[in-house]
Amino acid sequence: MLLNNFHKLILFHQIQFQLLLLTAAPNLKSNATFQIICNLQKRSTAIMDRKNFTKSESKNQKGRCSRSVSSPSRTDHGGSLVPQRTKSQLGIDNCADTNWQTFSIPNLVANPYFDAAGGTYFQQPWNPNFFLNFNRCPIPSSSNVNHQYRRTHTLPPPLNYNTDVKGDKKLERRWESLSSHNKGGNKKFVFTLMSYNVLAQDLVQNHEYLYREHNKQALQWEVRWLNILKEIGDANPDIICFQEVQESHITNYFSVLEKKLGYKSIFKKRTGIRTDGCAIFYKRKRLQLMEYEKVEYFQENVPVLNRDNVAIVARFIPKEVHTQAFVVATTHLLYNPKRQDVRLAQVQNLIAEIDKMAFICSNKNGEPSYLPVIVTGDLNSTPDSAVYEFITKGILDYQNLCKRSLSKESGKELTGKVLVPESLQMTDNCQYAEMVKRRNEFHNGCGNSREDNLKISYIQDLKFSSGTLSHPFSFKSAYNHYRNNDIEGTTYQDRWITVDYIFYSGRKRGDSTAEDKLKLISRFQLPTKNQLGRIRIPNFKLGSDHFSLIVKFSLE
Ligand code: KL2
Repeated sequence: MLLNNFHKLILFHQIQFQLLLLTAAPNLKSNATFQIICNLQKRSTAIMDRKNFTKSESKNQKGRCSRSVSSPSRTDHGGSLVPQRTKSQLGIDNCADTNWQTFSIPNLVANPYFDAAGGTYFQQPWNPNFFLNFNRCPIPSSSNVNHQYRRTHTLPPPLNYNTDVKGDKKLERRWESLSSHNKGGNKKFVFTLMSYNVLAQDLVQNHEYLYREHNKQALQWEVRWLNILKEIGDANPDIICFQEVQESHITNYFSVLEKKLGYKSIFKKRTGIRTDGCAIFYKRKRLQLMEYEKVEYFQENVPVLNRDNVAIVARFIPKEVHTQAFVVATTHLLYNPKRQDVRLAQVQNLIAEIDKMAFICSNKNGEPSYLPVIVTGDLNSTPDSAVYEFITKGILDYQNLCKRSLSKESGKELTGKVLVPESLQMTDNCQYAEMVKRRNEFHNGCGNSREDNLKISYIQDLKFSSGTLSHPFSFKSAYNHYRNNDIEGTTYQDRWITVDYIFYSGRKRGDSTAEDKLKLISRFQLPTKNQLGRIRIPNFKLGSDHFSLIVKFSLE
């Protein structure tokens, strides 16, 4: 049932998204006339709006195509905004095949994938609201007019990479429902969250050898962006956590999400010479941003933290339901496979920031309570890594693990007690010393009154360089990483591996009384290694070298 509702929801949003595409095109009111004129002899084309077209028509240019198709108004089709026009209405019933593939339209990009679906779709790369479909037979045979146009309202087929392309059937991603949420509860805030490393184009260019097996066209940013956008439109998430958003792509690409799809955003570029960073987009209708922190892990004189990676930590409150606030964090940790120690120190820093953002109060023993927390991102660490163990278990004894790799190999130099220097004042419990001290001092306890709180006399100790790292949260992964005796893959690095995660906080370990505030309702399944086989991404259906993670939560 739930799944059905999901499909309905997705379908609904898909339609909504498509309506958007139809109605929101700039320079193109929904009932405007719009023409594409393609001169096959001259191999030149022009795109014209009504004004321009009238001009050229009035000049009565011989040999120019002069049919216009005016978009029907909203009511033309029983309220449907997806008008269907017959071929004869479009004046293209007697058409002969032509070689339209060879022409180029300025500022439009042919998406070759769509060609397989029966027509060539052209799209303004920066503008998701603009799709054009040329079927390759628009010349009336009786006419010596050597060019034709057609604006169709038929949108490209959904970019489901599970259809159309042979062998991809098994790659189908399904929504897997996990816990039923009682719908009666209007106290609950149900929302969709996506985490997506979208592969910055600068990195494609800097690491060309990584993509030598890939189709060159599919690696073009314009093609990738359209597929990414389609994926976002289909999932219609309330929160999107991006990694590898290229700063130079914000104005012409990512801003479309704000202008047309109702998002607001926070962007944090990586430090140094890097050109990409993390971003959190959220639906402004559903969520109020209360506070955020742009986190730079970089510390010049600390070898374990002198890298350019960043994070965003943000606190939101739902607008339509009165639940408590919650915290969303996203990060992209260092890639260097040999430096697991750097990633662990980055996680320590990230959790210290989350502690700051999510803290509510402390109980009599000095144990802190927190708002619900979701941590997402590309950790460049696999589920068998020390970093993963630390996040999910809440504790890691690193001192006897090998330096740098944080693995258990014999005969290698060990890490020892110091991960980050005490001078950074980040405790071994992933808290800023300053925060702990302040909480001790001001008695912001969970008691009901100030008097109650003043009676509390806890002092949380500050530990540094003890050889063991712990953190005060209880994080679970939204994905299992294993399915059907097979490993899920989020990206390909010599093999399919998982490096992208969504973690969410639950009740404290050992606390059986408290209810989880955040419930995982469903997830969009990741493909497994066997399903993926020799498939490589990005391709004409998937815009990135990572899969997106998409889950649904209910917040009480
Ligand atoms: O794992 V990634 O890809 O999210 O898909 O994160 C990093 C790598 C990203 C940012 O640093 O760039 C990729 N070999 C392969 N990939 C690399 C390399 C490398 N040497 N350096 C960076 N990246």
